[in-house]
Amino acid sequence: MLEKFERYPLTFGPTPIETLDRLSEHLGGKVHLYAKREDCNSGLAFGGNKLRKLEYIIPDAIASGADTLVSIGGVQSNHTRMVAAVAAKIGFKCRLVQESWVPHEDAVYDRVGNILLSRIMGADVEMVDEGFDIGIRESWENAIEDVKANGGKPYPIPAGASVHKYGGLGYVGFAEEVRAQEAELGFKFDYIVVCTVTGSTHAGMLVGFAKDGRERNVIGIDASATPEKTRAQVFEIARRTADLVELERELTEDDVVLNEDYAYPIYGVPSQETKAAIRLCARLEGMITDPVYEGKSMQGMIDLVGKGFFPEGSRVLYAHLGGAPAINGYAYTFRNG
Ligand code: 5PA
Repeated sequence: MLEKFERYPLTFGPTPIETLDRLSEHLGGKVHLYAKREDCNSGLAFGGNKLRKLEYIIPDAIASGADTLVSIGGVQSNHTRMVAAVAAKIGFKCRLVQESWVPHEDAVYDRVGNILLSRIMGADVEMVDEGFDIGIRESWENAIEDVKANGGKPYPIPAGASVHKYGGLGYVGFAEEVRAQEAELGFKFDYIVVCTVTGSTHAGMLVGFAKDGRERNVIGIDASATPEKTRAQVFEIARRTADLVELERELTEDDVVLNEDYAYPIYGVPSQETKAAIRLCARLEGMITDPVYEGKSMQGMIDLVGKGFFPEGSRVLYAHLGGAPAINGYAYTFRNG
């Protein structure tokens, strides 16, 4: 589906799929859980889902003649860390806006994890005291203008690389990769579980899996706690991406399956149940999920198995999208394990 698009390789290649045997067994053994390890996809600053997206964006950045990538996220944004890593790798400067998206207080929250890595990689990091919003922000527009005013040539990358014209392509590639892996494994996954916030990961998967009629098997677990905006953004990106790849079908709003039940209490703050899911997965599988994103989708998957949402015998693929560095900002939360 992506042949006509230029791709700048930033990842190792196809990500491994592994079984989560002990977790499946613990949850009753009737549903078979697997993880696709997008968190292990690259040697660039711990990797993660943004690299698949950026692989289809970077050729455009280079062609534009820009010299500075400009992006935005929360203080512990994984996305901005990935933009900083890619800028270093391709020899660009990097300007990052880090907004106060999360009402979380930990003494070292703004000095460890993702933001620490971005600073080490040489990004120009600007802290802005604005709350969470997945839309286009004035602070980001100001940063773009500021780069220009200082003689630079900015290349704007929106939050999560999502509403960028090519933001959805990377995860169309994920679906194609899963199809190829299914052919080798000799079976197909019945469901794909994905954490959804700015929307292009989910949207890309939706378009990619729509090719073989599985768009509604992609179960988005909202972690934004602003699900209406996230749902609308997923749909918009999916439609635009479907046009780009010339998907021969019309997508409808009902194709966006977004479960709103696990984002509480708010974006970036883990509930007791999210923390329990993080510990369970770590203790049974040695697999680390973070309190902002993957811990919430892990909680969702565990809870949905318990509720019997997945029919007996289902094979469920958990997309592990990365994000572990942020856990350093939650040291106090996990001070007793
Ligand atoms: C993020 C996003 P989407 O934004 O594409 O919906 O992906 C959600 C998601 N898992 C899931 C991890 C580990 C993520 O980092 N992170 C954002 C960030 O700024 O890091 C874009 C919000």
